[in-house]
Amino acid sequence: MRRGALIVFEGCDRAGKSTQCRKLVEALQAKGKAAEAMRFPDRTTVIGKTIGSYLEKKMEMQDNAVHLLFSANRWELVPYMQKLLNQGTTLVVDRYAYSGVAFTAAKQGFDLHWCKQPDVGLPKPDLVFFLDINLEEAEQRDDFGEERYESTLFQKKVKDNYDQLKESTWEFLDASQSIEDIHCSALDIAEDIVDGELCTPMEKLWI
Ligand code: ADP
Ligand code: FDM
Ligand code: MG
Repeated sequence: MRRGALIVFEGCDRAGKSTQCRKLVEALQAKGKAAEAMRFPDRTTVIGKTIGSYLEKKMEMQDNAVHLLFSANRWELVPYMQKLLNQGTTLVVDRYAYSGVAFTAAKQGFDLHWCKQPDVGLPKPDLVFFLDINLEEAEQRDDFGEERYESTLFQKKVKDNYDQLKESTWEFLDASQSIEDIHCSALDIAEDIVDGELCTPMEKLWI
């Protein structure tokens, strides 16, 4: 049985990740391909609920510790992801380990190398869409919410960190285009990957 592809959307706040994930899953399904959406953090698990409280500023947590929780939230879902991928289902994931590194490394006293370590060995995405938006344009979109990290200065550091995480699997999409135009480009690229040669066993991230 052909495995599914692991496709990730990354980008700064309000770049359009959640919108494009939803549209890509719908379009793949409409073409008869098995596809499911996931997102990180997954706030439904015990670990995810703690992360949710932290993001909603209902509790404080030491920065290294919360970084490890975000990573643990990915690891706890690996068996589920592997099962679906092995069954031939393509996963379209809203944020992954790249968010983990880009956000924590934007905090004082953290470097990219340390931040990557807990996620080393996760299933490596077959394709990462980076929705590239300039921060001024993102600010024109809906207002920042009340969650942690939703400030312009922090987002600027996040964007600089993303720049240092680029890999050959990354496809840059100009997030200032219309929702439909971005979706058409993403669908084209995603279909090539889903229908193309997928390495088995899957590669591991950052190894
Ligand atoms: P993210 O998940 O990256 O934070 P969302 O998909 O939630 O971004 O989009 C943030 C806001 O911007 C939403 O109000 C959404 O409707 C709008 N939006 C998304 N993509 C575009 C686009 N290409 N052009 C204009 N507005 C967009
Ligand atoms: N975030 C997300 C992290 O700090 N680390 C991570 O590993 C991940 C996956 O959580 F501010 C941050 C990024 C963002 C918040 O917001 C999640 P959304 O709206 O649920 O994507
Ligand atoms: Mg979102």
